[in-house]
Amino acid sequence: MTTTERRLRTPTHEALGLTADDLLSMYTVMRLARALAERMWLLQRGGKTPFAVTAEGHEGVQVASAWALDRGRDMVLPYYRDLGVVLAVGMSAKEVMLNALGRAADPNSGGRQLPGHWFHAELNIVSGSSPVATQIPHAAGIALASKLRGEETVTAVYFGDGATSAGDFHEGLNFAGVHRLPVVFICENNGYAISVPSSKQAAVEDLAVRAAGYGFPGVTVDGNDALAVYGATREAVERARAGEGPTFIEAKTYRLAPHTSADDDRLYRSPEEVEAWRRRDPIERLRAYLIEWDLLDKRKDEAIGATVVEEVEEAVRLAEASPEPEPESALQHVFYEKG
Ligand SMILES: Cc1ncc(C[n+]2csc(CCOP(=O)(O)OP(=O)(O)O)c2C)c(N)n1
Repeated sequence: MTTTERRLRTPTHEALGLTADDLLSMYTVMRLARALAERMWLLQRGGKTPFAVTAEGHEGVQVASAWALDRGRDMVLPYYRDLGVVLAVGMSAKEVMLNALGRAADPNSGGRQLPGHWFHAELNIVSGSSPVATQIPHAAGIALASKLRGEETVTAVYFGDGATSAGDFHEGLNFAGVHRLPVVFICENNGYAISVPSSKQAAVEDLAVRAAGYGFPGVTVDGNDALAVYGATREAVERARAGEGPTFIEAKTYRLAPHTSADDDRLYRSPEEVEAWRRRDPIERLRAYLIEWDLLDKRKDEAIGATVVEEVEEAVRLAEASPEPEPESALQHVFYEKG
């Protein structure tokens, strides 16, 4: 882009009300999510953690959508893949690693839940159950409570395309539509529910059309375009806060890694398909935008990379040195305890 062309155009982030600092922070969190995910695979393969569920490829939709929330005030119901969401809302790299390594100090569950079952009381991150889609009616219920209390809180709930086949999805959206609840439904459509492709889940091309059946807007966005996701989510959050009811956002994206450490994705998708999506990496896309608008150069980018690696390594060091839960505490919070 020439200097004259640049002068004539308004950068997309400015049109969306985002500053250069906002955008660089978003980019840094996306890179942190990627670096933590890559470290989680090494820890799992090295036998230090039992299981890894990561988010490579989803960072654009996760970080940019969470950025549109009033973080700390709004309620967030992530699903297991939402490493980028919880980091954007304020969870630290250390807390993420305490979770991955199942340590007693893990704020998510003190090492009781599977890794990736996010919870953080101060950050309003609500714990989910392992059965897919159960967080969707929970979100509708939480949004009903804030509406009844007259609070201006918005509830954001995240799930994959596979979750849209579950009854809980339809029940949650219907309830939210009937009661015009302040909730934003965010579907990270990566084309697969483990090995089951979208074409075997739904006979419609865009899942967003389903929102019409519940009486509220549904939008499909390019989930690898962080700015597009931010714009769509901000609009949905404003609608919800203004009492205009729910929105369903379908963000089309792709998972670049296997479903979890227990999956072999070569059995159901080709290396060519993965490679084609790798070329649409949301982090590369945002980096190209930042460079285009002179907000980032090679030196600054390398400095961000070095800071992120240091943060991840420090998180691993601290979490590994942190004590494991006492075996006697395994049943704590499972049964009612007097006093
Ligand atoms: C009710 C239920 N059925 C099956 C499973 C096993 N399971 C765990 S994750 C998953 C796939 C979900 O896919 P999707 O919602 O598209 O999210 P993605 O993992 O692709 O991000 C399945 C079938 C489960 N946890 N709960």
